Amino acid sequence: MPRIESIVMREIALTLKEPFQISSGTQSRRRIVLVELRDADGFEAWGECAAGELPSYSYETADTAWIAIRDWVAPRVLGRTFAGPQEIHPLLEHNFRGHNMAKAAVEMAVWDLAARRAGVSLSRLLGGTRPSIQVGISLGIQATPAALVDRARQAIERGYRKVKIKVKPGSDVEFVRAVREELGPEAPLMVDANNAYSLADTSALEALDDLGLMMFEQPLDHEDLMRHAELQKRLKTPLCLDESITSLDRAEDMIALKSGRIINIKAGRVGGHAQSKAIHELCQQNGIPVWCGGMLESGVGRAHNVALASLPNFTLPGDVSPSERYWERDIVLPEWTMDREGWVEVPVEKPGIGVEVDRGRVEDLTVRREEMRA
Ligand code: OSB
Ligand code: MG
Repeated sequence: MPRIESIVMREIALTLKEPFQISSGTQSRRRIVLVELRDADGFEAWGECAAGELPSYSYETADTAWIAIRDWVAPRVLGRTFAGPQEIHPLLEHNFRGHNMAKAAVEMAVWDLAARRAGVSLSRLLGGTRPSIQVGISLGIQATPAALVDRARQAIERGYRKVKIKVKPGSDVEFVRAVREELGPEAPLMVDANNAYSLADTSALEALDDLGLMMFEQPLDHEDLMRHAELQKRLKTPLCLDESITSLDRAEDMIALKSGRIINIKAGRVGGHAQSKAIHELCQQNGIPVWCGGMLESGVGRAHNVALASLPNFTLPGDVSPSERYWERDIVLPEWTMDREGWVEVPVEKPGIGVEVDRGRVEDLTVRREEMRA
């Protein structure tokens, strides 16, 4: 690949169609950092940073990512040539701790760049094999069980192939049980606690375990593996780890310690596509299914998620809902759509991420912009 000549960073503000509540708080808008690369031949490519506004899901935020990309990530990448995108991750790990979401935004853009240069889809470059991916919805915490039942029923009717229900102590058993009773034993339900429980919450954890859930995502602490292993011994429901899996090593630890039986892969959380691929392969070798998580991405981050989710061991529906679930209007053309059976098409015939960034719309939404040059 020729030299990467410039990186333009933009922060855009996007308002969610409706507020999204999880155990750590509610958000009604996203501050999204977008990254645009340009190489010496004039090829352009895009990445999106998964970091949120507050350090609640991860310590990273849109503001820390801005600094990390500008001061530490971009200087390592600009003006250099690479044999391929696989070289970016090790380069960014050398004596540079953490900041996976900041690193991933640039690393993933380099994958898009490589795919565009090769004239192939990002899916194909990553090793994707699926022409379409199956999709679930992540439902935020609702005010009442009845409101949650309504949302879950609508989601199933719309075609979603998995309904993930956010839970926290006090908004859990009664809520999920109501959905199970109304939608029946076959409804593909799961829960995600975003670390809201401890091993002492025995009665809630055991009651949830009896609701026939596909999996229970990240009940315990964001850095924990030991207590998850203890909990997995007590529960029949498979645990799925999200926050705890920040690298290939952590995925290996999870498997060795039996801390969970499923992994939600978010490229931002693990530092990009190369680590996602490595975790995907490790899991495949160990009989661990994976699925693609989401961070309420715009159409750019979603494009990266769709490509990643087309890899063969992404056997469970991902949190990769269509644009209309999140935004009045997305920032890509065409917007991401889902059919009535809950499938999103992978743009396998188009180079790179496979959607056009709507530059006018991005311009209108931009709150700050900075360009770094080689
Ligand atoms: O835990 O998966 C999560 C959103 C923000 C922070 C954490 C999570 C989520 C989601 C959203 O569940 C899934 C989506 O993008 O649709
Ligand atoms: Mg989660």
